[in-house]
Amino acid sequence: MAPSVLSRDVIQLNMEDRLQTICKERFDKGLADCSDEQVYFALLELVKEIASLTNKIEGEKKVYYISAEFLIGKLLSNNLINCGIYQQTEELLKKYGKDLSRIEEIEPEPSLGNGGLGRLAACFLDSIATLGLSGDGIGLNYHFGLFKQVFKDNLQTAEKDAWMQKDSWLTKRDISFDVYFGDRKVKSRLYDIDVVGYNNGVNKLHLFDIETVDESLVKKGITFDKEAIEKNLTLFLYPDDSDEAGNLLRIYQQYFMVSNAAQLILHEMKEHKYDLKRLYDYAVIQINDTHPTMVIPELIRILVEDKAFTMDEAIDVVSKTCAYTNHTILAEALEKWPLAYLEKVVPQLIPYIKELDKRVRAKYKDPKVQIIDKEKRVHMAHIDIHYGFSVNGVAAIHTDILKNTELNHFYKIYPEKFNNKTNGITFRRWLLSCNRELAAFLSEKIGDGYRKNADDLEKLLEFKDDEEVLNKIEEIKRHRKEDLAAFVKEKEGVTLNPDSVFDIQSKRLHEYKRQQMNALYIIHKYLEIKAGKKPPVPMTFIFGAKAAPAYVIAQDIIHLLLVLQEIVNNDPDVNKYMTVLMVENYNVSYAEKMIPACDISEQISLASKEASGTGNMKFMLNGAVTLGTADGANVEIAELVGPENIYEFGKSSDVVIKHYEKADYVSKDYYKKSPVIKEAVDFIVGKQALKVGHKENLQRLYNELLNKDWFMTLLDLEEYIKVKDQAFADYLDRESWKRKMLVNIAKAGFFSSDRTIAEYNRDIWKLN
Ligand code: 26Q
Repeated sequence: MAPSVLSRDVIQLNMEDRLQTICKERFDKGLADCSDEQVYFALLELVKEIASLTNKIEGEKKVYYISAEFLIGKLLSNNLINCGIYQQTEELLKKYGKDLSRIEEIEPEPSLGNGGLGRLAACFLDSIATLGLSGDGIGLNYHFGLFKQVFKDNLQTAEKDAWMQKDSWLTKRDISFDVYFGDRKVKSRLYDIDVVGYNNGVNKLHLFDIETVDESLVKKGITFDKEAIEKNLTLFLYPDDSDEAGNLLRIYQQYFMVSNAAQLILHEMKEHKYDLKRLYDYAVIQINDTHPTMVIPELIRILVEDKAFTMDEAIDVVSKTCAYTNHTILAEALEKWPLAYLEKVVPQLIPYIKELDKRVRAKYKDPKVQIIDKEKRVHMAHIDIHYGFSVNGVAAIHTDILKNTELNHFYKIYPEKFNNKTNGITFRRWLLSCNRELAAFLSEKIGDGYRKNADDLEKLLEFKDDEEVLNKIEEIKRHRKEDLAAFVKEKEGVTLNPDSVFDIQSKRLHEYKRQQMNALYIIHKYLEIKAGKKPPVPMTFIFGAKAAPAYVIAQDIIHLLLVLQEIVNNDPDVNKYMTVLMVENYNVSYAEKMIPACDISEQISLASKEASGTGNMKFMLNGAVTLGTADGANVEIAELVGPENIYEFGKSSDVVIKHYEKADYVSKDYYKKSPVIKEAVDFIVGKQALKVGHKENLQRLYNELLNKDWFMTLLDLEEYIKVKDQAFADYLDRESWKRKMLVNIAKAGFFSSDRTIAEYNRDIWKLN
């Protein structure tokens, strides 16, 4: 039977036949004789077929989530789960001697994002479809996603990461638009990925590309010729080097994305014969950070030039359609493009940007709220705030800081626009898929309801004192630690001891996230053990982090971590008590293995700097206990679990913000005052470190910590050591630790992205 005449139900009922047919047609053999790789491609085809037969979510109004990043990760297992056929597939394959988890490994990971913001976009798409809301993602089809991290000589090097294959989740569409850069024209091509909701219909992730990309432009590592946009426009995802602003190609990419987005949205409005004067009744555009901001002047331009709107009408309609999410308060990360760059790339937008700026100036004299500053730089966030109807932060404390400090001058003008939407994560990937044993156990104890209604997890609290349940949770954690140890052994050649405490910090490498503070703790412990002070329990310190290639100090911190790994793991006096591991090429797939295996979740950013964090939620959901500062969503985690189930330390955001205002933090004072701090910092440039490490990197990091330390590592170091020591000691009180694990899991329901998306819809999108 041809697939087109099969319904989804028929295929699901006859999966075995359908899979056999696909194997026969594609590989001319039966399922049993196919290699794992062939089975992967057969499953890919089958799932795409099922998705294509699943009902498309429709609604009069639709959200368009525009984002430069969608860090979707591998899709096979998640799609099987969301289609409700994971178990069936697993059993079917088993019958033919195939192992689904091995087959999952074959899929290449599309790393189309840097970290939090991109992964959030992917979780949101899952939840939008799961809630049955009509909403599509719009972004770019980068040929090489985030670089592949390779360690050489204890240093990070970057290589291109080719993820596209002839057969993939992408479906080529016959939609193509002309995009003009001044009078230069490129033609776009749309590729779609189906986003299947959990037991629900499908939405789309629309990724735009050009057909003239030349992958052979890439030379050594990730360097390439930046000139020929016809050849390189969608070649690479930019690494998050937020302080290295001002690359022309990034502006080309952004405009290419939003020009296509605007054309696609207007095309869909036309298909439905909707009245563009009421665009906001049919479409809402969520602008994911400032990267898609140019969609505002672009839409205004099209409405004025092609649709006969007056300027007033166009501005009014677009302002009622667009909403902006802020993901950072780091001033250096807020995009400010030189007007001269925009004039070169998108001259057609300049009159509109100037008009928007003129209108602001006519109303407000405060230079802080103007769009074009006196240095002729265009503040992208300011366009979003003035000409969008909603501005949201991503955790309670973050939104408060935006309102009271960073964006206070805007908050005073538009208090009604500001709102908070605390981030969330999809439980389908971060529990059901990555920790199947835990998910099954939860179902056994509290029923399946939590899978759709995450707050049901609280039912687990009934078992707070149930020894059997507590032991089972401990046993499952143990299994995940064994799994990770086996994987790491094979991949990195490092032996991990599952009897030790797994302390994990995995996230992008950035000074504000303070991996360097964790490194100083490790040095401190190392020196203690050398001096004869044994820790109460063996410890394993695991890191996963990529550093933007242009971010020098971040590279130096990775170097220090690799140097410590070499010193500690090879020292027979110490390696019985502690192990250090920096995993190579941390990505979504690695996270899915590390997070379920974690005992202590490191969330140690300088208070006020981490907008939310979402890793913190993933660790919590899998039964890790947080060691963290009062920053981002840690604050909400602490409120939910209570002080006995979290380890909090560090100066508050108020104190930190005052230090910045007064410019009175002097790291050297802390170094001089504390022998413990001094000893740890000095180790970085001591004989032992220099023997395995490079003087240039280590000395630079040492100088930075001593003379600058912009993110105040030494401010919190002593308290960090004290509280972390306490956590390790408490780990030995197994009864109370197991209870902490249980409470963390039980209270994680709030962090389901289903809750976040329901709030976006209730307050911002108002889809019907
Ligand atoms: C900017 C200019 C040039 C090149 C790259 C960039 C760039 C790219 C990516 C700047 C920033 C990003 C990504 C930011 C990000 O991931 N922010 C994180 O967003 C998460 C989701 O809201 C939060 O949980 C994290 O706290 C926040 O750091």
